[in-house]
Amino acid sequence: NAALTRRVACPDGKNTATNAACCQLFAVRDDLQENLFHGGLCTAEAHESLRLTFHDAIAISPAMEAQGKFGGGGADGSIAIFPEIETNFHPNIGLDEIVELQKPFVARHNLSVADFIQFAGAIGASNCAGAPQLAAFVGRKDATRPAPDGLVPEPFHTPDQIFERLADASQGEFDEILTVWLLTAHTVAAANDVDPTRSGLPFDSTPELWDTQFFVETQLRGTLFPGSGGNQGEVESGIAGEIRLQSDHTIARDSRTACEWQSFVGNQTKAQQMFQFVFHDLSILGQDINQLVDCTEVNEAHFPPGITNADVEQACADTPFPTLPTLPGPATSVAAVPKPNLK
Ligand code: HEB
Ligand code: CA
Repeated sequence: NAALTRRVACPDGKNTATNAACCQLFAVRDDLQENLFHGGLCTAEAHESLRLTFHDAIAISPAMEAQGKFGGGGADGSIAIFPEIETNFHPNIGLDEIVELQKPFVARHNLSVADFIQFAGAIGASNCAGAPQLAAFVGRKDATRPAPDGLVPEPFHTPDQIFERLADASQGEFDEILTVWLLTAHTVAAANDVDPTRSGLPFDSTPELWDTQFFVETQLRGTLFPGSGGNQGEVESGIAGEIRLQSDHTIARDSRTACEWQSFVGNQTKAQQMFQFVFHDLSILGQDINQLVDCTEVNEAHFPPGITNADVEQACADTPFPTLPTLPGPATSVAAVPKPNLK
């Protein structure tokens, strides 16, 4: 139906969109992929951009507002607008780095800071093989004041504290089950600041893949610390080199969430669909969805640099091959897989 699929031509002369407000995102996406995410990789910058979405969005508290106090604005960009305040909050440790790295991108594009943070996280996550297509909205209002301290969960908080905080922030939507769904993000994650003696300690054996290994490996009996022991918020993990947060450990074993946690094991579709659902709602906390434009289509599958639709040998007779964008940057060559090491 032509009326339903009508698209506008974007001023860049290359892209089309269902809403003209989405056109600006193509250039932001390409800039991020080329200049922040190393040509579309699921590296630390991608992980940290995803973590930043949570730390901006979750800082909102209707419970504080009910007591007559300012409770923060949710996904309002406050963490990057007032970085000297919010990145000094204890749970935000380490996020000063990604805020600083994103700064020049925010400066050279025309998005609100709030939109930029959520968009960068969604694009970053898309580089992790197996990730779902995460929501991208434009039109958020930027913060005019910083969020108060104390609203971002810590790895040493109890399940009760975490469940209560997430339920407050989302007006009851993020219950204990949806909290498990949100924690799927820890499949592409590492810790730089939990163990002061080590950085880049992954939460599962595949930090570059959006898979279900996080749910498998957090359920293993803890036997070791990957670095120094005795750090606040850390418990023993089951695999050398891997770190386990106390909060992931306890939520994996809490009677309210243990079965939900286990249900993700080997269920890739669930790890995609449930996170896709909760990220959509997380990314607009504190904003009025009726004022936003859904540009999720900009976060789409892509060709590697140098490849276009003209290179496709299209064979399906029923439908055309999807028109995909090409990642910016020089054409890459794929590295060989090393031969087995025969002893
Ligand atoms: Fe997260 C990381 C905690 C939730 C995403 N975490 C992380 C860490 C910690 C945490 C401690 C580490 C940091 C450092 O560096 O050291 N989380 C947490 C808690 C919670 C959470 C407590 C509640 C339960 N997350 C979350 C969510 C999300 C996330 C919801 C989504 C978005 N994280 C994340 C990521 C990461 C993290 C992505 C990684 C980063 C990197 O790698 O760097
Ligand atoms: Ca993983």
